[in-house]
Amino acid sequence: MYNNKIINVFNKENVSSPPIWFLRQAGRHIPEYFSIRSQSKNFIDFCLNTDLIVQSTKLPLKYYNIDAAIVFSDILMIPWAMKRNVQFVKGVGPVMDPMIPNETEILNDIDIKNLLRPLDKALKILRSSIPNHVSLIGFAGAPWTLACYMIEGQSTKDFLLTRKAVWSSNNWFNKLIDSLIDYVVDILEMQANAGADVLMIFDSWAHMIPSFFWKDFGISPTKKIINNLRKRNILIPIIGFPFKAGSSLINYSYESGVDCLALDWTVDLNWAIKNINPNIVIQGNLDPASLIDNNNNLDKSVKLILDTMNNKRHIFNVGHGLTPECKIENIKKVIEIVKNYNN
Ligand code: 1CP
Repeated sequence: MYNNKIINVFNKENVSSPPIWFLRQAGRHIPEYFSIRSQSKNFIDFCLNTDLIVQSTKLPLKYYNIDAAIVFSDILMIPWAMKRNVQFVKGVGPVMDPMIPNETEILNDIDIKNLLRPLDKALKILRSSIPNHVSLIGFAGAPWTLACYMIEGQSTKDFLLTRKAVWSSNNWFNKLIDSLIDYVVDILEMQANAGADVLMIFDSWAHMIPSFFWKDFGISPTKKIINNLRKRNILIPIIGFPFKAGSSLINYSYESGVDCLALDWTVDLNWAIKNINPNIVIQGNLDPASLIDNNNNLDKSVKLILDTMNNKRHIFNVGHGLTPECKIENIKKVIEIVKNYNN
């Protein structure tokens, strides 16, 4: 493992200013991204092309003085490997064959590491070619969020089919979650062994989990994933991102086993300091929408985050992915403010 600013924060070492990186930093807000993407015939092929993964992961490092690179891939590569016919349709987003209740035979015997070998290769190349002071982040989707896409077949407003499946007494939903836990563990283990310094688990639809089932589907799958990784001797830090989980963030922070909690942009950091497990690192949580237009409050809002988190273990980030409209100059300004803090 490399010694860098993010790792220093996890190791409780002093850092002058917090490390900084951005969710979705490799994507569509950088014009060059489109020329890289155009070299493959579709998004899945892009995510299976080692050379293009390496290029797009490194792209933000050309523009920004940031402390991490997140490997270019997608959480939906697991449903793709599970043969759900995943496609990224322009103007619609990801679509796939919706799962039919009780259809569980498709879940078995998938050699996910083999199917995602280009990702493994890319991480190995990346770790030996990006600077030592930059952390390499591997990731996966949380089982709940993957199940949401697999059951609905696409993104929907309120994930009613998934919530119906949870309330039904059939156990196929549990079987699906259990298979997803296994595949997420495999894929995270692969990324750690290939050179990732940190792992992140995205639970983008955590706010759809009925509170009655929060422990079962919001906490327990992540806890099992982390326990299994630790058993396989994967000891690197793990960031959890239960998006917009509100009051449920509290027990997630104590019980899931994550080393860092990533916060969405709605969370008041003073609330977080009072309520979140003080033994874990906080990541976040600037609103990515603040990076779109000219913004007279940008300086103030970044400094407020820095002042609030001063002397706490903190990784500066946005509270959800950068959107295509985010401006490179605004992102550069944020990095400058963060890097100059306390100097
Ligand atoms: O910096 C990076 O871009 C890193 C690579 C990365 C990551 C971490 C991509 C590339 N996707 C993800 C994670 C991801 N994918 C999440 C979790 C984070 C989040 O909540 O945003 C989710 C929910 C997805 C699913 C997905 N893939 C969506 C969202 C659809 C929805 O339901 O709203 C979309 C649009 C994609 C495609 C995709 N993945 C990544 C990129 C750059 C893109 C855009 C593709 C393009 O048009 O070029």
